[in-house]
Amino acid sequence: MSFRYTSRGLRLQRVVGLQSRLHGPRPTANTPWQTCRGVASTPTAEKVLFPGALNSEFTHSMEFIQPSQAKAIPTYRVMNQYGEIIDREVGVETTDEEALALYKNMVILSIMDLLMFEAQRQGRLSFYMVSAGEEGIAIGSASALTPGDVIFCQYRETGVYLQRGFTLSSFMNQLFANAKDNGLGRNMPVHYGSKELNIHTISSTLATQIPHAAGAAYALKMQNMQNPDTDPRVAVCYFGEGAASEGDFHAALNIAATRQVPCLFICRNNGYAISTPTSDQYRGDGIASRGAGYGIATLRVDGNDIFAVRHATKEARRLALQDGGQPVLIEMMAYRVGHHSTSDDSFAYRQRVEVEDWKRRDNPLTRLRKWLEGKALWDEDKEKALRSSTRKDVLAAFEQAEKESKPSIRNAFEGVWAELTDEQRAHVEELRDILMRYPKEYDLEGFEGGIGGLDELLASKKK
Ligand SMILES: Cc1ncc(C[n+]2csc(CCOP(=O)(O)OP(=O)(O)O)c2C)c(N)n1
Ligand SMILES: [Mg+2]
Repeated sequence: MSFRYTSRGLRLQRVVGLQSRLHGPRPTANTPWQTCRGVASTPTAEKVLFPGALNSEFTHSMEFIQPSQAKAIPTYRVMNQYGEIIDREVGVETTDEEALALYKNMVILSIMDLLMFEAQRQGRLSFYMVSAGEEGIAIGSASALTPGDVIFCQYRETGVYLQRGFTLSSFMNQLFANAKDNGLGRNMPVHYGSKELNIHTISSTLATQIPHAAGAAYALKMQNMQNPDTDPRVAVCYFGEGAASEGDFHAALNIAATRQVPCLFICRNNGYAISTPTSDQYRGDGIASRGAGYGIATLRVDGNDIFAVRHATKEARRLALQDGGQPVLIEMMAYRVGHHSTSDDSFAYRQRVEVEDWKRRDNPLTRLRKWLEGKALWDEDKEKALRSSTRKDVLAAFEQAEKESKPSIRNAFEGVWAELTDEQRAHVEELRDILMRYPKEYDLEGFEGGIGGLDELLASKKK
């Protein structure tokens, strides 16, 4: 892009070529930022088109913007907490079969969560994180995406994996870090990843996935343009409202907006970042208000209403692909019913009654169940049968994964460099020495190949 003076003042001149095509169609004559004068030229001018604040009108009344006095951004919903549809004209845009499948997946998720939480308490797993209260956000939004869309999760989006076809065995293999785990035991539990399902591996470092998603969306924008005959794809990024306090969130939204990339930013606002309530995290109107600040189309949604979540995600995806691409932010409201993780006791910082209240008042599962029952699609017998068969399936996958051997220890060193560096080789030798000297402390029986894994690695020649 270049600047040029014309008879009409300072004018933004777009350089034609791939670079400008990337940013969508050429702006029309009345696009406000296309033509901007540097100074007000006449005493009667009504606005100054400063390059940095476009189309701002002059005013002689000095009024500070007072966000605390503004009306809060509304929350979109399709179905109320009694399972009744509010806008009958728009309806649920979901077939009965789809609604049943979504409900079943939410039940599977909630049962898996309960069992894994207990397994951690029994010492059979080292760590786990439940999605209680947020099942509708993950499952509903994932159901509105296409398999080609590229997803970046935070960690409380197990439902996204489930909805996209991650199997119970895949979950369990990762949780046990066994030889069948996609990550070969390198990550802590719940840090799932799946190349086949186009979901990047979860990273504990908060908010790093947000700029990654913006970058991936930029790549997708180019691919969508270069391959006009294939279905266009978007990047989808999930994060908590706590992660939105990181600098990465701001950098990512800004670059996504200025580059106009097809990225769906889905914020799960569940009221807490571990023990920090939202009241201590920000003073503005949630995360949605920030989207507007970055010039991003934004919507706040009732996360307990799976139909609203689906509808909003579908529409956001459509918008994200419009005119070559643009980011969209959706703030999904929920309440974190469970503890932050198995390492947390949330009753140290919130009242039990607050949690019980939320459980009783509203929940994505009970809301959809009410709707299904209202249409005679569901009843107590079906519920019991589903719960009992799901329990059996989860436990079978769990027991199988628990029996599997652990990956070869060589995986601790491989996968970063194409071949071992001299320093790594020294580390492998040192580890081998320690393991051989203290066999009682380090039982290698469960690991594929035992100490031999390291021997193989050391024997591998430099390429
Ligand atoms: C960079 C960084 N800082 C701090 C942490 C510790 N930490 C892990 S989860 C978390 C809270 C995140 O809250 P939120 O984004 O709202 O997600 P939620 O747990 O509510 O789903 C914190 C502070 C971290 N993992 N990474
Ligand atoms: Mg949170």
